[in-house]
Amino acid sequence: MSITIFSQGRNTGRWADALRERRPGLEVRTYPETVPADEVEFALAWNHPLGAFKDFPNLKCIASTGAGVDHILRDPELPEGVQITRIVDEDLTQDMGMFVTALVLNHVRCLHGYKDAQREHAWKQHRYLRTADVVIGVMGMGVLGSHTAKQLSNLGFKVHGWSRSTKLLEGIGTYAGPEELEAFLSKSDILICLLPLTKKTSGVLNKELFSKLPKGAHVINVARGEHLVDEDLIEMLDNGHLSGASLDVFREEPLPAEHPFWEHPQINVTPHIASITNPASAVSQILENYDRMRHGEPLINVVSQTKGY
Ligand code: NDP
Ligand code: OXD
Repeated sequence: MSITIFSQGRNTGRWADALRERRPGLEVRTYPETVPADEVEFALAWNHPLGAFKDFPNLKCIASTGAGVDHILRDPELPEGVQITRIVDEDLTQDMGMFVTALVLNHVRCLHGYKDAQREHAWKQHRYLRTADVVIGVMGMGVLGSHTAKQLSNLGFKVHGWSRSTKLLEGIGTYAGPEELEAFLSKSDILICLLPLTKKTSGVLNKELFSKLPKGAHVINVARGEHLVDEDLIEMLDNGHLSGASLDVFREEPLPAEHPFWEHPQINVTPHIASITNPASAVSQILENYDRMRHGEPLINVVSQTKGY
């Protein structure tokens, strides 16, 4: 029995070390290391080469090393009957909350503007916003969205969230479904996207949606690049409807050097770093699922392949 890692460029060595350290004797292989194809039953995956899984007739579980599974589900040749799991982890959740909070505070206190002023030796005070005067809307009230919403609410911001199903969260207003989206947007001075990427959410951050936000709103996308229609964002910034955007994720990563986001004065770019799974913390749930698979028990953190998350 073994675990095979299918990953293009993210923490492969750290995952292999964490697995071996936590379970001495476990065979850990890294695709395309040659193994008898019928021995591969459990895969650990991040951005695997598309089509790679179809060659393993006994594959039972594909475990994402991240919270998102869009990188797995986009494979048109996924074997049927394989279960897909994702990471739900305290470190990942805390890190996302911290990162988004930093972006929000950076925006309301105009911190990035002072770096530019310092370069010019300019003593320029910007009017800042107080937490109680800012309404934050979180799209996607799952594990990461609801934690982030609570953290921002604890800092004194007015926070509300939008998801597929209705939520009950103390101190946080919630909206659900397409019919309540407009009401949610109309009050969001800062919009945070923490949706999973699915057929329904692809391209959701577009001109029509932005036009329903209050004038001067700031957009934060820490979910996936494909949620955003890039040229719509630039248009709505350039026509003054939006005041700025903080983007951590992009349609193409790394963001190509010639992409207009790099130079846009109202866009802050970060390199998909909001929250990266810590293998040392998340390895136990991978091993738990590996054991469950071997004993024929139900897996944890399984995603719905119909819903896409
Ligand atoms: P969850 O699955 O826990 O939450 C997803 C949320 O989105 C749920 O509240 C769900 O609603 C809602 N949702 C899904 N589809 C729709 C829809 N069509 N309309 C309205 N709401 C919808 O995911 P996580 O919180 O764990 O992660 C969210 C995403 O964050 C990941 O998929 C990943 O893309 C991204 N991510 C980015 C990272 C980074 O470093 N930038 C790091 C980690 C994750 P409901 O509750 O009703 O089901
Ligand atoms: C994730 C990510 O999905 O890092 O975990 O984006």
